[in-house]
Amino acid sequence: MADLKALSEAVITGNQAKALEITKAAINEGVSPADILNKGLVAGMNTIGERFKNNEVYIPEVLIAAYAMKAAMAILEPKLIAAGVKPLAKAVVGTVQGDLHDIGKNLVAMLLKGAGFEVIDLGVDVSAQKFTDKAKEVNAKLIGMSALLTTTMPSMEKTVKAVKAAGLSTKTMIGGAPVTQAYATKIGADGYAADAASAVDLAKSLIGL
Ligand code: B1M
Repeated sequence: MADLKALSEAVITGNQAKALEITKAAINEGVSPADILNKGLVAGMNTIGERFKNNEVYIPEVLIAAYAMKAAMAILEPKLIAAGVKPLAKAVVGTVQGDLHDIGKNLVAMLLKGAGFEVIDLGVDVSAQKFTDKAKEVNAKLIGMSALLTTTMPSMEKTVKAVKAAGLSTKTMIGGAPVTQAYATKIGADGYAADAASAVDLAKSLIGL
């Protein structure tokens, strides 16, 4: 019988080969794709996210865990779709216009995926218009913006305003080294998170989970 606890451990330790092997075995044994996802892969990513938040592990460990999850997801995803398993919600993420820093944004995207969100990553240098158009197109519940430069923070305000002007109910959350809760409040963003793990907690609470 495929061991979902061992699958979650394989994600936590970033053991791609093991994560793939157990996922394949679980699929072949007829374990439900939702259980493989939630009790194995997501459970592992949640643990690594918590450890990251508590400074028990660092960026490299989060990245190798995310790669292990990604490898397993490649074979699990078609089964999830066939089984009609829905993501928690769609989240559009990106680094704001003028800004090319993407390491933190990628971490946030990975942990959101790990937590069960469908993430549409627009990359870097994303304009307010692009965030808004994509959120509208995919009916996203959430827009996540990252900025590392004080000079690009105003792009966040532009995006928040554009989302409101478009009449969307999409929640906006922001983060990045120079960003603060005070800034989020000032520009009318729905939330601010200081790190990638807190971003997952915030994202869930913003969509009412
Ligand atoms: Co740049 N850079 N950089 N840089 N760079 C900084 C940010 C800087 C502080 C360095 C310094 O001067 N000490 C400084 C900004 C100063 C300021 O504005 N206050 C700076 C500068 C000035 C520049 C250039 C202008 C330099 C130049 O060309 N003259 C230029 C700008 C280019 C541009 O963007 N248009 C530039 C370029 C670059 C590189 C391309 C060389 C490279 C980026 C590579 C890449 O990202 N692919 C780079 C890097 C690596 C840095 C530093 C060294 C590291 C940034 C990083 O990745 N940190 C940085 C100095 C530093 O921070 N020590 C610096 C690790 C990452 C995990 O942290 O992104 O903060 P961070 O993400 C955290 C949280 O903030 C949070 O979660 C993450 C972890 O849990 N978070 C979110 C992030 N996004 C979130 C979103 C959320 C929630 C949480 O919700 C949606």
